[in-house]
Amino acid sequence: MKVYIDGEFLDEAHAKISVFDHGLLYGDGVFEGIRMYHNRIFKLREHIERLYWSAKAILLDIPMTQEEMMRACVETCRANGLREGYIRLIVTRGKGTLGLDPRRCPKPSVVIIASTIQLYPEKYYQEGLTIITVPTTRNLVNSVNPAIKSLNYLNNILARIEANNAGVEEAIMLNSEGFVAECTGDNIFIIQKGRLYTPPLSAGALYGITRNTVLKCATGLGITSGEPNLTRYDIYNAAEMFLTGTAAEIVPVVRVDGRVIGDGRPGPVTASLTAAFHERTKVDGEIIFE
Ligand code: PXG
Repeated sequence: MKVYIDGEFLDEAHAKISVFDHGLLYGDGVFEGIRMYHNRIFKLREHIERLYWSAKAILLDIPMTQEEMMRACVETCRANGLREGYIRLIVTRGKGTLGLDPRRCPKPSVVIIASTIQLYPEKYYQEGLTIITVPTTRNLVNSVNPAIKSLNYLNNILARIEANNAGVEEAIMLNSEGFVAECTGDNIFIIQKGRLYTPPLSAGALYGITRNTVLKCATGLGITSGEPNLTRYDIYNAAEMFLTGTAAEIVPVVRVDGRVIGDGRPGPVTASLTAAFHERTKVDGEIIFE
């Protein structure tokens, strides 16, 4: 495997970052997870735009233009002969000295890994997930804002540990007011009376690119959608529920905190949105091999 680091392609064994990089020392940096489908990097422009927004929010100046970053992603896929798979793009504060002041880091590090991805087991897509609400609340918008896709994922990892301890695959995180925010690596959707609902971004969720795509697919299918604050009551009484994320794609949920969602099976609206989503992956995104 060839890994892009600061403009060079390095063999996996030599693809290394300094232990003095503040990405490692302090989680000071931002990242993206991007998918390739059918020889295209799906929604690459949107992912790169979000990366630069995350960087701006933490006052990190990425030493490349967005166009250059998009080209570097395409080149990394080409260097690895990949038409399908997953890109992990990381921009750290860079190498510095001990001490958390980011001014000690003169140059950000840019790393692009293009590889394959392990899907959730197929069973979850067929049968739906069982999940729980966990005690760890989502970050406050005035601490590490959940809109920032930062390298500091401990808030979500704590929630994931709580899910693991309960023997389930995902966790619903509420915000400090008790409204539904998101899962640890996915946005949340419910369907009730034929309408699609997802929490507003202000509830404390990542501006999910799959979330956006699903909202657009809903419009295309004539399904009305809304972004009201949601409570656990709304979740428990939903007819259908699913999660969205680049890694997970669209995964149905059939049980939450012991309550069966709808009839306990993935529903028809989820199925039609999933089909529409997979159609988009054939036509959206930058072509890898001309
Ligand atoms: N919320 C959070 C906290 C995320 O990290 C999403 C929602 C979904 O956003 P997108 O834009 O992907 O639809 C994410 C994204 C991984 C992995 O390796 C996680 C994500 C994406 C890709 C890979 O666990 N989470």
